[in-house]
Amino acid sequence: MMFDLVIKNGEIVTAEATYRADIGIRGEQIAAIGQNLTGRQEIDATGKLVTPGAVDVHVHLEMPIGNFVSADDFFTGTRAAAIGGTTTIIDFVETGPNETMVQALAARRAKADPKVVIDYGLHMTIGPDDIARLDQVPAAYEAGCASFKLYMAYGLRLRDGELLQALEAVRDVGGLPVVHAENWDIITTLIARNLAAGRVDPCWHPRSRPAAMEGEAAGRVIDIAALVGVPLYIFHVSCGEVVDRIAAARLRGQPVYGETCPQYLFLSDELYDRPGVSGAYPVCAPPLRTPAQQERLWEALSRQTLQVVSTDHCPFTTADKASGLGNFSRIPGGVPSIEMRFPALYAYGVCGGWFSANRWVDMCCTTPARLFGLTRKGHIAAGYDADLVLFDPQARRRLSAETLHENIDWTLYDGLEVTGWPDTVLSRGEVIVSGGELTARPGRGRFIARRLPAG
Ligand code: DUC
Ligand code: ZN
Repeated sequence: MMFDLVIKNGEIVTAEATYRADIGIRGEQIAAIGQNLTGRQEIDATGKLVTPGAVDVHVHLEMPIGNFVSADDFFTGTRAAAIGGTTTIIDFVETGPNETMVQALAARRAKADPKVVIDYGLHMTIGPDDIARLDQVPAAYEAGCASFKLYMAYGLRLRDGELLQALEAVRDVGGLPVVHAENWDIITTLIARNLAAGRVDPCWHPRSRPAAMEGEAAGRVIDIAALVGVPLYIFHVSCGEVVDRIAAARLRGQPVYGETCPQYLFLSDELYDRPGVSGAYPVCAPPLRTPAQQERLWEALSRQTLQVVSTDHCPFTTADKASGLGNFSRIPGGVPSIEMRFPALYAYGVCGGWFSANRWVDMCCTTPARLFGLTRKGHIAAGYDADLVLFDPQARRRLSAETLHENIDWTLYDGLEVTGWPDTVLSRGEVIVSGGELTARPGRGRFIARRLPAG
């Protein structure tokens, strides 16, 4: 039987198993896995690991925040993602004044569709103004936003009663709430106190956002979700205080999931002491924590208390970051890692002895796809989209702003050595990265309307 394309002789790595076989692709999907398959086109993957395309469920491309817009647009951001082995992302929609959720979704799609090189989904944000129009949640769900973002910080912050109502509305449609958990009252009080005392430098950013209060906020929303009876996914866990809350909830049988991001695994808070704009680059929320906290996160991934690694990719230009020097609270928050996530987790997670290659695939591909209703992504089996990474475990890269493909002139990972890098990346059967370079055209990616399995 002749396939359109066969990936030959690779070592297939899924969340469950590692084995040598060929992958036969017909059209956009995996049609068969077996020995000695033949295709009209064949790619030799000898010496490569063949993994599912990675899934990053937390990115902010061309995201407006106040007077700023994040620096990667839907083209440059998805290009960098693809080169790093990520073939599906989930970004966000926010409603504007007098705009319905479905209208906001259409507007966001109009921005993304002509530019994306990989497939994407969108989380619908429920802000304070949306509480009066929660009757729109079913339409947003029907339109493909199966997950809903709730903020406990920033201008979009929901108070506890609003959180309750939003969680009920998401529960009623069978959606998944995703939460930014920090205690905004404490943060705004500490920021005001520090600024009033002349403590304006970036090193006061982490001191205004204590880990204990991230833990408190996570614990609070976990308790509200238990009361409502809805699953919960906690974004960007930066500290052991949140890990402990998630572990305790899961032990009680509550469906609570947590992700962390490369910045919390690889970087720590002494970066805020760097002079000038260098100290502003790492400003993100939650902030970078201590090396001891990093260790807690690696441990949590290895024990499966945290289930996913995503990025919260949200870079700002040097000029944008510099504009907040003199008042750390005005530095736009967000850092890049969309390209390095998947290979860096292999280099330091797998090769570093924290977890197996199967767990690496699980936390970067399979579990995020499953939790977020990406039913054809994140796994290698017949019937799944042929989203595949031919990963060269011997390739070495020294990360720098010049070698990464993100649309900024800085990276916090400058000089980080990684062993293992994607050589070839396929999305729905099309080679979109070859020899580490993009070969795909903007606009080929598709919006994925997501639903979640009942129960
Ligand atoms: N945190 C950031 O640092 N940036 C974007 C949004 C967020 O929650
Ligand atoms: Zn985010």
